[in-house]
Amino acid sequence: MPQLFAVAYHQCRWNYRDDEDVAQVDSKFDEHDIPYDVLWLDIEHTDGKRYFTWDRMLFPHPEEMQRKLAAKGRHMVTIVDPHIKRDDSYFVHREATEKGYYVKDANGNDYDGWCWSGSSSYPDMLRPEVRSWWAEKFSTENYVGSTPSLYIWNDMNEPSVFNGPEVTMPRDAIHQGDAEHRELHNVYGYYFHMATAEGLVKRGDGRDRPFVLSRAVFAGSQRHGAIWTGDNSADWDHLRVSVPMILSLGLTGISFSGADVGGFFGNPEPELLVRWYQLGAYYPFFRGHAHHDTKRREPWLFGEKNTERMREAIRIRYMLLPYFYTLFREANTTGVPVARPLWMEFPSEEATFTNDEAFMIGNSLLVQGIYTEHAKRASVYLPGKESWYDLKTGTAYKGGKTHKLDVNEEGVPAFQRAGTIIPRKDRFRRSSTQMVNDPYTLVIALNSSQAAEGELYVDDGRSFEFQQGSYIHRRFVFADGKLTSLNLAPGHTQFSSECVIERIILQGLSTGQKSALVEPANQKAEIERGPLLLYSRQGPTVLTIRKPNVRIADNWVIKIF
Ligand code: NBV
Repeated sequence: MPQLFAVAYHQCRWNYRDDEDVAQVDSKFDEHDIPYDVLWLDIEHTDGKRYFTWDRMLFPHPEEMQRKLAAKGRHMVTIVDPHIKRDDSYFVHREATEKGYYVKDANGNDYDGWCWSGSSSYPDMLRPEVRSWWAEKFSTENYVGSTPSLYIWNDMNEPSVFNGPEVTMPRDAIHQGDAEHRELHNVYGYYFHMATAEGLVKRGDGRDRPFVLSRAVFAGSQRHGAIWTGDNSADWDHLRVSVPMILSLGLTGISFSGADVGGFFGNPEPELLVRWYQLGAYYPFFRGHAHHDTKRREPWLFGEKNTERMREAIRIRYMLLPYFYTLFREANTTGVPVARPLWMEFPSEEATFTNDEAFMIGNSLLVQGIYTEHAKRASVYLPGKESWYDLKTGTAYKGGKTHKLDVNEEGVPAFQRAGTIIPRKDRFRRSSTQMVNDPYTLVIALNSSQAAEGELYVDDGRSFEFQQGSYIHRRFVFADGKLTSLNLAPGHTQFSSECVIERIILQGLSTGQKSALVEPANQKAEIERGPLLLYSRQGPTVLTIRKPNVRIADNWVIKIF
């Protein structure tokens, strides 16, 4: 189960140069009213690619830098790769050598390969003892310059060796128990990820959940953190292929995944970058990233119109955070992925079997990427017998057919399935952390029986206390003109929240109700009719219940009549 911040937007690049650059990028997000949660530092932040160190010329005060971000509820991620520089003055190398923790070559010497840090050796992550030693490196005492708001990125953990056969370790390199690398190559990265995540769990008071992004994966990697799809390119085909890649990962149990938004290699045209943000906002892991040799591409660098489009895409993600977090909980308990192929939700519809350009987020939201330049129209297949509601306009479309839709650069098509309820938070803040106490909006999309259902899962967003039952889990059911909030976690009272629902939007209501009554308080709530008005001026009329102000933690019923 990820922390809430990790489900929000991440800003990365190889590299943010120095602490001034970090401060600049951070303040530009605020200046342009774009929320973000995490700023990332790639390999250049280190002292000569010695992980757990800082280039003190560029980053003289790393703790202060992290504290400034943390003051806005933001986090930092630094990269820690497995190749350890063979330098006697480097503490990690000294210790690993003395303790005999490195993988050996076929002659029994510490294996020496070439990577970012030059001549390097690789801790034998197969050994539990080595993993514990590695984990200790992440304590704030050992990782000098780190603070509790710092999290980790594991790259090159296949492991990559520039001068090795197939750019990895020789097959006859020796691990624990005389096992050869050929037998366990595929799990090296998995154990490295595991040890890093354990390090983050162990540090401090052990309260917070870890966040570690890894490039190498194996079955079970979802227990240790997020993964991304590696070095893609800034071209339309790589945008398109990101979807089947993420869906496949989800089906193997790895829900928390994403592709580099914008494309890692090359410079995306502004239109491609915008489209990537519009799609990436629905990736379970949402991070902008770029290669060293690319031009800067933070969302405000391509003119006001494009800034607005990227801002909107990121804001939609923030708005949907309660829904995403609820889905992460579902993945956590059942393994069902956050991003799903259409056929998972509509297994009896053949038309969905080969469609990997559209996908579902949970069971309620369908997203169609736009994968070509200057697109004016898109064919979108909407499955099932029920209708779908355009996320922004509320326009209803029939299910079970392909719609030829007009598209513009303002967004990619996204629809809420009739019969579902999506919890949102619509007030924009700088980061997800600052939204914690904000009120909710429930968006109800009624089906042909004038009914709908949805869920909301909330916990402290950080700690492991949810494992002891410290959470709120509700099911909202709308039927017979009544919205009921049911407790899916009876007896779990340790986690409390004062959060209320400030707005309930009903789409597809066929009758002309005029009043809303909240029970058990027996209080009337205001009702309004008008268009949806989510980044859109027009659309069919929806009914909005304003300020019902019921708490998410309570049982209640709202009747409309
Ligand atoms: O650490 C540098 C890069 C990183 O930015 C990228 O995301 C990784 O996939 N890293 C690969 C090594 C160099 C790739 C050319």
